[in-house]
Amino acid sequence: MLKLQEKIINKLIKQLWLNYKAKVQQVKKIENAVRTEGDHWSEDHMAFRTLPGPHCGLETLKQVFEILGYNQADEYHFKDKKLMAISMNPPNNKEEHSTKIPPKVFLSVLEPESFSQEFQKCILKYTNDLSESPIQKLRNEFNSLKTHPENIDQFVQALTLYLSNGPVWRTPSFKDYEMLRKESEYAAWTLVYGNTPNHFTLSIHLMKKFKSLKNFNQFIQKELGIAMNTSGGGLIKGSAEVHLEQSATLAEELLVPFQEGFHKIPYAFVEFAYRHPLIGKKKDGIWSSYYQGFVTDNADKIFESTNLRKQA
Ligand code: OOG
Ligand code: NI
Repeated sequence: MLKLQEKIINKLIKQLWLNYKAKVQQVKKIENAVRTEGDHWSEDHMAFRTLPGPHCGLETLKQVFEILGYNQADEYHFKDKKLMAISMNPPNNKEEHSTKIPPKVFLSVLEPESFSQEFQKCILKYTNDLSESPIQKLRNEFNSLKTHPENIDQFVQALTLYLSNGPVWRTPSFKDYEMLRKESEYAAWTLVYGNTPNHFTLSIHLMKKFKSLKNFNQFIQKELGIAMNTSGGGLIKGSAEVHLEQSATLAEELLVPFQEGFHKIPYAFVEFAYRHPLIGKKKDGIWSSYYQGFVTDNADKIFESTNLRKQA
């Protein structure tokens, strides 16, 4: 069972990664540059966002990953942005080297209760459209793989479509996008892009050449000329004291279809994480030696990588 789940996870992550790389130019640029430097490329986590609803909310996304053996690790609350998130860990043996363990997932959802009536109605207009959850079918398909393992690629394809094909609700109207954005950048982004990784995160603490996150950020800005997230006043969110330092690029725009036609909207970015060893542990690369949680104050600023940029 664990073997089957691990196989599916590895294939799924690869497909999600390829789709993300095909759509976001800076991903190729960063990956090529790191590989040219001869350094380790290892993904720490990927993140998804959703709107609440009986067939599309956090619970639905969580259950998809539970089928694959992922387990919820923690819960985080963002009062000002009015959203919450959970992190999930893969089923693998955590005493292995981090590069052998698939990325964690960070799933978040909007909590619309304290937004305006107009805003809440708009969210419901989209999420109430869905009449069925994908979970039962995915679970049945997964169970049938035990007797029909030859169907694994078909199952991975279904998962890949569900997790990278954008919103599960109908094509949004641009008017609704603009209305939601007045109250929440997160809601507006999620209405447009829905189910798709909004970032993958590269593990900087596992690299050989780049000794610190500051060092890596300089490489991204100066060598590659890629713009970075400065929310909170600096590039680095967090510190060694909280065992996690993070930075991120600014999301690249994509031309996306609305009911009224196409518009350019920020899509996805790349995050960089430097995890520090837990007290009493060494920097030995073993997954369990490092702090593997998230930090609410850091995450709060990382969310802003997809904000619509003010025109200069
Ligand atoms: C998630 C932002 C938080 C982290 O690593 O703390 C995050 C998002 O933008 O959806 O990724
Ligand atoms: Ni992240």
